[in-house]
Amino acid sequence: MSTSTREPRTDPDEHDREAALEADFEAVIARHERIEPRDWMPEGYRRTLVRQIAQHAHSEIIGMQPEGNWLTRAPSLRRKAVLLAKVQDEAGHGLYLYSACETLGVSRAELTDMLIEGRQKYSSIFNYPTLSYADVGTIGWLVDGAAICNQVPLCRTSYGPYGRAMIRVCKEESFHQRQGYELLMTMMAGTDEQRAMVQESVDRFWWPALMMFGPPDDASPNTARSLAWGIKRNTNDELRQKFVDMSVPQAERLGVTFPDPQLRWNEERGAHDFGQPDWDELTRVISGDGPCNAERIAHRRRAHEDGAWVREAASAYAARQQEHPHDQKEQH
Ligand code: BYC
Repeated sequence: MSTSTREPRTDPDEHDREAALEADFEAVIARHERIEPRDWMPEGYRRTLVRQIAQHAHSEIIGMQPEGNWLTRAPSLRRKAVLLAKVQDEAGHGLYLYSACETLGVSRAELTDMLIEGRQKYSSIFNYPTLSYADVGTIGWLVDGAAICNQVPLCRTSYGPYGRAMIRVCKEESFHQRQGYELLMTMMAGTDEQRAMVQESVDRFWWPALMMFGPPDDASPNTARSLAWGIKRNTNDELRQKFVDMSVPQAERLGVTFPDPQLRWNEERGAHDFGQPDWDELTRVISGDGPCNAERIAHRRRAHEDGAWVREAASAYAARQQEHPHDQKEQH
């Protein structure tokens, strides 16, 4: 836990000390340097990081489900191996992020409880179903593409453990995006039926992918504070725009269209104009009422309960090692 408390203070020296700590913290942020776990930090900064990093970690773990759905039905051994590797990477991302969050004084067990009890969120995108094999490609291309847009700037976030986790995550996400795009390219070079399957999948995922960046800036309660603290480096709308500009030429190359009649290049702005997603839908999905929310959480809860014996065995083993540290040697 942070050293900060909001108790009323009587000791003026302590007040001065805290003001000095806060000034040091602000100076580090202003110099775009990193805050590290043992540094003093305001309680609001710590809470915001726990919220964002935990939500990010949960997204990686829940994000294994929609694609995991196709593991047993991949059309070839090669496709299966690639998908398996990708899904395993997501588990790894979740673990780096839970570890980063633990440096802020919350345990992974507590975070997992908060997820399965609905007290913390995960990305809206994973509450949509994967209805065809093309969805595996579309998730790689658009969902991982959106994740890269969002996460590359987070490599420069002000909290050290989060930024360092992001560097590795981004490298792996680039591979994920490539595998998705390559899969779709292959399908687009196939039959009319396969091409139609890709277009149908892109039509379903385009708007939910735009929602991944969060509400518009004027409806985003956290952005201003998070920017001032250097936790976020860009606003939600800035990143959404970057994603649209990046995706349009990729769609043209692939031979698909996006389901947005307002999408067009704006010469003056040097960027694409585009329509707005259905923000009421985002609110519904975030508050638990998306197509797959109940299923995703039920599955996560079941996996957690099924894993209880592993956690118990590991704790019993660790306790025995502490009591009899030579046990392991005797076995050799
Ligand atoms: N979904 O004030 P705002 C992946 C919430 S994993 C759900 O703008 P903020 C991948 C927001 O939390 C991708 N909730 O918030 C994995 C806040 O609620 P609370 C995950 C959302 O934090 C496997 C409220 O709405 N990436 O790529 O400043 C396979 C107001 O929003 C969403 C990350 O988590 C949403 N879409 O900005 C494939 C990136 N949008 O907590 C791929 C890290 C908003 O106040 N996170 N909310 O009750 C971020 O960059 C920021 O947290 C966000 C939101 C841009 C998402």
